[in-house]
Amino acid sequence: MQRLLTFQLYILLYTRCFFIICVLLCQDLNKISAYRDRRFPGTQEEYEHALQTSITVYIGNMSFYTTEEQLYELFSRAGEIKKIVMGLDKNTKTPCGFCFVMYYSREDTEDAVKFISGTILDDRPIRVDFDWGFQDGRQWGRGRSGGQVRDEYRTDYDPDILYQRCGYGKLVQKE
Ligand code: GTA
Repeated sequence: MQRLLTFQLYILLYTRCFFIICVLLCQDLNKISAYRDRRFPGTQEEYEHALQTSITVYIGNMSFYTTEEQLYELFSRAGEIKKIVMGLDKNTKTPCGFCFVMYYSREDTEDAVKFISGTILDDRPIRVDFDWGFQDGRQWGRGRSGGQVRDEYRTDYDPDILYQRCGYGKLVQKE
């Protein structure tokens, strides 16, 4: 009898654990973006709400040579664009591989993420991500050397020297 009770208890525990893991996994899959801006001035709920309602997208893994005209050409396929802000190296003031695109409607914003992310632009697969909203100052790379943080940690070799990502990340090179 006691064995049966212990067995039932184990089954109950396992089912509960399984249920909790499923809920956690679903929450993760439902996340609208894997990125969290450390400088967002609000709670996690406010951040998620901003991502779900904003009309701004962030574009990453861009070539340093992609122009605003090319971005207008590509991103207006999802809808009318309000504004594009190029991401710049805070020291050299030159493009450093990212930008923000602002639309007029949420539907167009969602279409940009759905249909343009992964497109090859200037030989690079660009990444389109929901963004909480552009504010002055966000156009600058936050890396120690002026560019994007992730380029400084790059451990893979970027063969496209033309794109001036300097092969391995700058911090990795110094090690
Ligand atoms: N919506 O995916 C994004 C995104 N990214 C990558 C940058 N921005 C993004 N916005 C959206 N989605 O306005 C925005 C930023 C900012 C502008 C430039 O682009 O909100 P950044 O890329 O230079 O700096 O931003 P960011 O985003 O603050 O850096 P990241 O990649 O999140 O890194 C945060 C910290 O993690 C760093 O301080 C560093 O200590 C550490 N880190 C990052 N990568 C590594 C790594 N590979 N190894 C170890 N540590 C790392």
